[in-house]
Amino acid sequence: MRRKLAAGNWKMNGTLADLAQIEALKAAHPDPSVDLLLCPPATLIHAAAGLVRDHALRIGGQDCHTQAAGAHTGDISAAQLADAGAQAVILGHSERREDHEEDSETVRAKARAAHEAGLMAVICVGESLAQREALNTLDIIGGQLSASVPDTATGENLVIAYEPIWAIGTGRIPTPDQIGEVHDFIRARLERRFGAGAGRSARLLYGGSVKPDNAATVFAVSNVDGALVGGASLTADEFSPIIKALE
Ligand code: G2H
Repeated sequence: MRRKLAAGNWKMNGTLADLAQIEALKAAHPDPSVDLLLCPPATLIHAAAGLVRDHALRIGGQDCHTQAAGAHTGDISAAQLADAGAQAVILGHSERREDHEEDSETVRAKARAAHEAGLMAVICVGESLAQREALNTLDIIGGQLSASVPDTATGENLVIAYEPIWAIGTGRIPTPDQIGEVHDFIRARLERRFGAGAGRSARLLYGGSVKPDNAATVFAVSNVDGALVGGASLTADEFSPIIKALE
């Protein structure tokens, strides 16, 4: 039985003042029955981790370098994220794949580095609208999956987030059938590669315009173990009802 996971991705939003949202989340969910992960910008990770020492909420990063240390100005390693208090990292988000030309091989190297640093890797995959309309969705997802997930993956340190690019921040969301088709496909691929253990234990999140009013519909879909939430994770007022829909 996989434990549900509600993950928040603050993207490039948030300053120290927004740490109040973490206190509000803790107060709204003193003893959560699902796993909670919040990924603020790197500048807030250490402070955020300090706030959740007495709570089940976990803190994660939004990217890491493939190397543990070295001459890479502006980059942050998985070991540094862990040192700051992170326990997970989002990798291969479509915004990074696009803004920083990250390919799946780079994502796989980052995920391996994350695993070596003891972090859970939340690896994102997703098709563009043009790819969906060309009926290439499963080919694209299959290719991203096999190239982005390293052999170091286990049921505990691997989470896959299915994020159709056309649904990110747009308010558009796939139908339950569309989400289910992709999640069932991802589950089958993971089971084929990693066997019944890790293949069945890795959690699959849906991401892309998850809001309080559509969360329950998304969570009812087969092989959806939770959500990766962007805009609606920025305030406890919006994130909390999504968490409650998962509990
Ligand atoms: C998709 C998601 C979080 P949003 O990127 O990763 O963002 O919920 O704002 O679409």
